[in-house]
Amino acid sequence: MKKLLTLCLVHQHPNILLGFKKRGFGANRWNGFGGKVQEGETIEEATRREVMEEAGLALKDLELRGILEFHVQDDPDFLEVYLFRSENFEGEPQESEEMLPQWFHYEQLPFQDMWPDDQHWMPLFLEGKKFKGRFLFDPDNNILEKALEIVEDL
Ligand code: S76
Repeated sequence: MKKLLTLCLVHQHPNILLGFKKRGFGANRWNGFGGKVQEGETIEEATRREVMEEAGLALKDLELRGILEFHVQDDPDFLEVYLFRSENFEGEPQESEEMLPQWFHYEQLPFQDMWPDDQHWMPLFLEGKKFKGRFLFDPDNNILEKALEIVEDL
C-alpha cells in the first residue's frame, strides 16, 4: 500500500530551513517539514498545514520539485513523497513539539544527520531541477538501490 506524504524545503538562497525532528518517524534527523496528506485536502493544502504546524510559517509560494518513492526491503508498504520548494512565507520559524527549525547555508547542510537519500537529490534541488526518484532501504535505513532522474514536468 502506498502512503502519500509531503516534504517542503523553505529555500531563501543561500539558506535552507530544516527542522530537527524531535519524535516519531525520522526522529533525531534534520529534515524538511511535512507529513501525511489527510482525506479531503489536496497535497498542497497538506504541505501548508504541516509547515504551519511544525514551524509556524504561512507559506506564500509553493513549487513542486520532486516525487520520491521510499521502499523498505520486504515491506509492501511504501511512501510516495511530494517534495516542494517554498521561498516566501509569513511569520518567524518557531519550535513545535515535533520540530526545531534552523537555517543552514546550502554548502553546509548536515548530511550526516539527514536521511541518506537527501545527499543524492539535494544537488538537483539546488540546481533548480525537477526530478523523480526511487530509493530502497534496508531495515537499518541504509540505501540498497537508488534511481533518480531529472524530468521536465511532474
Ligand atoms: O528527506 C527525507 N525525508 C524523509 O522524511 C524521509 N528523506 C526520507 N527518506 C526516507
